[in-house]
Amino acid sequence: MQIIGEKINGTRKRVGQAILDRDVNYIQNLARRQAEAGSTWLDVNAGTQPSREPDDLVWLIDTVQAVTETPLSLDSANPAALAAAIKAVNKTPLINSISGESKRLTEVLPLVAEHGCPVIALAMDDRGIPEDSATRVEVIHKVLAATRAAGIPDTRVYVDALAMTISTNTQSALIFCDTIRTIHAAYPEVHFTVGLSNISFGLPARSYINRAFLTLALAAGLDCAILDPLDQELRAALLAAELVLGRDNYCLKYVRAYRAGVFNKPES
Ligand code: THG
Repeated sequence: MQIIGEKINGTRKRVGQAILDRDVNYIQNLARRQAEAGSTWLDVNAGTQPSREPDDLVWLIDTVQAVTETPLSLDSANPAALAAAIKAVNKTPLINSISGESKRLTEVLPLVAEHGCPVIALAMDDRGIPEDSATRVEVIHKVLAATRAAGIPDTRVYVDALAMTISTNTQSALIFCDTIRTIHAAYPEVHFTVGLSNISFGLPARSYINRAFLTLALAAGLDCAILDPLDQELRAALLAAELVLGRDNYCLKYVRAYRAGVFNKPES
């Protein structure tokens, strides 16, 4: 399982303020803690208006790279910001993201191909995010035809079937899981990721919903997620789900995490 640490996201109020204030300590603290919690990549999203975004994103990258060697996930839909960001990184970044939108296919996909980056492919296009699974599958077929045509191997693509909040569509998690099952059968080599916390937006006690959804999505084939790596209960749920899905040989990861004190001891 690959983890993309979600916390350095300028659409979160406190992080947005830290970006405006150039608050190095606040950002570096988030970077260090998420790296130590085992993130494969740290997501960096400036979340600011397009004219400021290239500068803000490069500042975030410089700030984060000063304290950790964990590679970055460049989270932007803005081709100018991504082009500036790719020049600023020390290690090959994950590009978050491309989609079936024509602007991203013409302006971002060439950057991905040129720099040999892994890339997240969203199940949306110029018409928006499809409501139903069949249309999302159609969009992903089109995006994967484009990545293959650009010479990007399927193993470098992380399909994101897009988890929308359950609060506006109670079928949202099921649509997500159906989509990745169908894509997985047609493209056995692609990876699957998700913005996990989206699923619970607008609802109370979000962490329970995030955990239940993560477990179902793992069973459907998820092998990567953008999540809060500092959420210990979520980490425990992830280890337990992988264990019961037969993805933890000799139960090693689970038992090691237990011994390392990752889990709270349940009351007996
Ligand atoms: N797909 C892809 N990239 C994405 C998303 C996606 N990037 C942005 C977003 N969606 C994923 N990142 C976040 C980051 C923070 C939160 C949600 C999604 C968030 N955080 C809460 C907060 O700030 O208070 C705390 C988390 C919680 O309560 O669980 O909401 O879908 N490719």
